[in-house]
Amino acid sequence: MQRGFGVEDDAWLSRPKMDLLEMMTFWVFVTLGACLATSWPFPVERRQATDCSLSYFTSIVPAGVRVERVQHVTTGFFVEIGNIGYPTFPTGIPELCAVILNNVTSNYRFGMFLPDDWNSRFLTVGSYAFLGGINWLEMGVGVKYGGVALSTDTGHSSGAGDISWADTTQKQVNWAYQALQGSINLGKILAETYYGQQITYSYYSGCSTGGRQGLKHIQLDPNVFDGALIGAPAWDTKHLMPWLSKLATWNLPESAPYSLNNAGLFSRLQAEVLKQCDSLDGVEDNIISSPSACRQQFDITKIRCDISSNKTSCWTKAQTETAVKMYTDYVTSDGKLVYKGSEYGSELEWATYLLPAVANDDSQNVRRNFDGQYERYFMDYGTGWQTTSYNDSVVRDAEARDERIVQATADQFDLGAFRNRGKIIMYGGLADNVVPVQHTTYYYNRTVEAMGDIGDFFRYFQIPGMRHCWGTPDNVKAPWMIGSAGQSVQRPPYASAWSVPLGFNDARHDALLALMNWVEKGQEVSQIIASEFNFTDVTMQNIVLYRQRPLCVYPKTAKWNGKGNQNDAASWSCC
Ligand SMILES: *[C@@H]1O[C@H](CO)[C@@H](O)[C@H](O)[C@H]1NC(C)=O
Ligand SMILES: *[C@@H]1O[C@H](CO)[C@@H](O)[C@H](O)[C@H]1NC(C)=O
Ligand SMILES: *[C@@H]1O[C@H](CO)[C@@H](O)[C@H](O)[C@H]1NC(C)=O
Ligand SMILES: *[C@@H]1O[C@H](CO)[C@@H](O)[C@H](O)[C@H]1NC(C)=O
Ligand SMILES: *[C@@H]1O[C@H](CO)[C@@H](O)[C@H](O)[C@H]1NC(C)=O
Ligand SMILES: [Ca+2]
Repeated sequence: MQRGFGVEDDAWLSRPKMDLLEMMTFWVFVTLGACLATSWPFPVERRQATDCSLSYFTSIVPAGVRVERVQHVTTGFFVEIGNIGYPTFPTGIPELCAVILNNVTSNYRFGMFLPDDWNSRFLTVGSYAFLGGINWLEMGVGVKYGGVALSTDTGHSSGAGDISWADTTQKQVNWAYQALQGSINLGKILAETYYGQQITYSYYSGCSTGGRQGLKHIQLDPNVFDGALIGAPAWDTKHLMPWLSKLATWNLPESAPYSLNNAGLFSRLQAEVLKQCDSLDGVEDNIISSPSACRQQFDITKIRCDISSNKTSCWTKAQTETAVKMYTDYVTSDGKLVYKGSEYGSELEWATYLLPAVANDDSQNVRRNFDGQYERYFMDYGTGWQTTSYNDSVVRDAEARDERIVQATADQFDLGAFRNRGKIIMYGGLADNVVPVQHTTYYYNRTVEAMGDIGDFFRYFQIPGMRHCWGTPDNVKAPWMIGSAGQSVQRPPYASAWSVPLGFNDARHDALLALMNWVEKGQEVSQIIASEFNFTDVTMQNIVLYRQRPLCVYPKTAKWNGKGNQNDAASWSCC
């Protein structure tokens, strides 16, 4: 199967699984007890760990919270057996105190990494999709920035594509916001008690559901973070999930002439989009940097079987009509926007929601991944509900339920209360169709509409050619890495990675470091240099730099100076 279609590539659905090589690396760490040397980005004021023990933490937690486990980690790695949501664990972590706490009243758990050398920062990392589990891997990345790292299991244990756990209101509300809210509130108190010193700065980094969580908590409590790095936020839950079901209705049954029912179709369409639209942004570089220009000009008939001379994976006329629906905003019959359409250049990711779990198995109308589960569990339609029963009334019902009970959606646009305190860097990949990037842009636009010029505290960066949260198609190879949620562990040294590899772990190339500089030193972030690497061997353990390019504050875009090396960021400027 082509790279990119697996759940492993879709952050909304799943954390990357540890592959064989990572597993080998992992065991090398286990055997050697190795600990990678970490260069701290900022001077560290050494705070000695006081007492990393179960009895100490038990003595400082309030009633209603159980301390499950406390471990002083000196071997560079940490593992929590039985974590099905986040089964990959960090290696190369500094010496730290790992703690697992359980709020037994509301029934959620959270984990903390408290480094022995603490620089007084506090970092909350986000979750993905509807996954249940503590995200230790990204806490391991986070703790390498020198602060405490925290993550919650969001109140349940579950793997990819599974929403069947959401059978009580408490579990739904835990996933929506309560688990993270309670975890951060208590986590901050515990950190300050443990070190006997106040937290100086509180940060957030998350993508996908993690992006939604970041926005949600800023909206719930403007004092929760000083800085938030928000990736591809799945912020509009009550509309995103009905949109998924709508996509299914456009494609069922599998056998219909209009159904987008095999992966070859998506590759063919993506290649044609690249062919027609690459140069529309002024530079032929396999990257579509102006999808809006593509939207104006793209001629989909070129891939039709009755028109194209190339009959490989060609499209029926009816299939091209389905693609047009995909690209178009989903608006109900009474004219209300539900969800922005898919972006030109995102076609390889359409498979995430459109391909069936089992090819051509229409027996239960099974679409991949979430398959009507939001309606069945979050909306209490019952386990027998099928996406073929979907109609626009589900949207109104989802809105009503979310507003009344669950409140997962982060759709407050006036962030005035946060403006006086914190900064936001938000980003989205222009080739993302797991959380279609236009809906991320739409959130930003609505915020501008609500608040006017927001550049003093909120900056949005589009990443041309990037898929959902990380990665880029093989025939695009766009610079995408900026050290944001989930990114660094996609490339060697994988589970022990942090920031941007090959020495680019600085505030010009790492968005979290850039955010810290903005918050702490007032250095405005006007561009972030994204990187793309080549693997140098089949084992995928070594990389070299391929190309770098600045990402610009929306609506500015990167323009080539017309003469320099296009793979060098210095040949580009934001305007
Ligand atoms: C347990 O969680 C609930 C919901 O987040 C919160 O209101 C409560 O304060 C938490 N208890 C403690 C002791 O943190
Ligand atoms: C025909 O389309 C296939 C699938 O997109 C592609 O791999 C192949 O290169 C194309 N052939 C020609 C002659 O353009
Ligand atoms: C629309 O869908 C809902 C949920 O499946 C169902 O209860 C309702 O009867 C449907 N309405 C129409 C007009 O089909
Ligand atoms: C956002 O606003 C810009 C500027 O007004 C506009 O060009 C763009 O189409 C908008 N995009 C979305 C997705 O709303
Ligand atoms: C990286 O890969 C690209 C595309 O395959 C190739 O054109 C380029 O020469 C490679 N660069 C290096 C430094 O290996
Ligand atoms: Ca281009």
